[in-house]
Amino acid sequence: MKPSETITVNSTIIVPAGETFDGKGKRYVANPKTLGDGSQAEGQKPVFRLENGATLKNVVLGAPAADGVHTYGNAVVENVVWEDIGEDALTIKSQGRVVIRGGSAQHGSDKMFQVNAPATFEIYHFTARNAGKMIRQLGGSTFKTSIYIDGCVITGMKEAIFRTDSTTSEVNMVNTRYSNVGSKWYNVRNVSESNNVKF
Ligand code: ADA
Ligand code: CA
Ligand code: CA
Repeated sequence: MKPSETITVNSTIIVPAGETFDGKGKRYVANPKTLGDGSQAEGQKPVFRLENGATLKNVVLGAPAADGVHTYGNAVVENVVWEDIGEDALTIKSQGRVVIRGGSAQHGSDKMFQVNAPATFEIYHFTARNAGKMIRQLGGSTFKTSIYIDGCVITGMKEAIFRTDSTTSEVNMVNTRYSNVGSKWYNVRNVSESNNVKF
């Protein structure tokens, strides 16, 4: 998908509760002066903020992508492509069920998806490549998060697909092809897998 247009975002686009933002395939980039330069510096602002029950679809996030997408409560992220991950791609900021369908993300210095609150995080038919880890639960946190990965392609993770410090968090990965993903599971106590192919 080659975006037809690039839009510079000066202040975070808020998708209100229950509403859908359809980017129609356009590319969105952060204004580095107001949102962040997409480096590993903490405290950058997101390009999109999804309130409870919001949907974000058909968006290309270009460089710089600052702190990507933040979700508050339940959210759906459909056909969203991160061309060059910023500090991270998406952060679960408060409890909920977050579903990713389709899309891809690449070129992360460290984390792709950051889980900062207890969540059910479901990722379907997503392509994840070239990052430190695909999913990281906030370092030192002990809440339970449940990850479900279905029909994805995951390549080039330096450290792992999922890393957590919580003994109760769990991952179930199915129907997924993966290669070069480091230790695959980093300190994850509860893992189930079926019908995956390592290549
Ligand atoms: C790091 C940092 C946290 C938080 C997180 C994030 O884990 O230690 O405080 O900023 O990144 O959400 O990006
Ligand atoms: Ca971070
Ligand atoms: Ca971040």
